[in-house]
Amino acid sequence: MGSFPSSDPLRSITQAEISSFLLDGVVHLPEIVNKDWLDLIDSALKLMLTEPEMFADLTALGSDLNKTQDSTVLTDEGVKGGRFLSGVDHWKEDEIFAAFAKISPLPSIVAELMNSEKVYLYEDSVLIKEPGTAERTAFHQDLSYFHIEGENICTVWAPLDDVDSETGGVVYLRSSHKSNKVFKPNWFVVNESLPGTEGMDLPDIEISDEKLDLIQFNTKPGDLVVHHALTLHGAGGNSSVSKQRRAVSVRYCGDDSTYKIRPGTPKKLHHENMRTGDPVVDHPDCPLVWG
Ligand SMILES: O=C(O)CCC(=O)C(=O)O
Repeated sequence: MGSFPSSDPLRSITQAEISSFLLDGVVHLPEIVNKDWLDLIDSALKLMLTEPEMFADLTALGSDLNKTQDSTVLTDEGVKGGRFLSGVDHWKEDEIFAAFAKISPLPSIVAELMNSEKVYLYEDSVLIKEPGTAERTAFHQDLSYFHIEGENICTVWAPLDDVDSETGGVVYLRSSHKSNKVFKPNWFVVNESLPGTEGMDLPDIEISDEKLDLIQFNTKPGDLVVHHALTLHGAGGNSSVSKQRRAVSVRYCGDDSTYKIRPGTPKKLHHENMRTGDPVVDHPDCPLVWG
């Protein structure tokens, strides 16, 4: 690997932040990663976007699944038609994404929050909502998309832009990881379960539901939001005229993780060789990144 910014976080994690992660199932860690890391990811992503086939257009998927709904949003200035683009496993192809997932401050932060001696990289995802994107991120639970189970599984959401409720900040249902319910995965832009999947039907949660204890953070590049894999979360569209909302999610598992092959959930190649109950150990497709 080339030369990269420091693997050390910019500051320590406080006891209150660890408690929030454990109790709420999510924590916002402001100003914890050197912005040089995000600048590197920003440039790698801009290059990747010159090859749009690397990304799924979830706006097109949303229109297909929900033919009755206009999948564009009209902002005050009349801008509409932004796309929700998503890609996965960029760390396998791109040196900068690999470094961010493996040797940036992320693995040590995750180890501390989860109190896990070992941390394995499960995958990364890119989530872009262009200005004027109508597509919401339907409420879901990450675990149901992963072929693993265990206590120590989480997602680190790293924004590349300033993000707030206007541009589609992620909204979390506080303490929903404590219910121990496993829900079916959905199509991500509509609350319709993936066919053939197991689990409970997801409740249809609206981000504006004031009766629920929903939390959303205003974030900047250099901040991280870490959530437990059982925490329910979703996001609105991006109704701004000119502000991008780009983020990278890096997903990790720790000490007690075992494979659990979930019927109907899309598999990665190496999952074909795994059986439910096999412990997660260092593997080229799920490498040990801490411990
Ligand atoms: O960025 C979003 O809209 C959703 C992020 C998310 O669901 C995740 O990273 O698990």
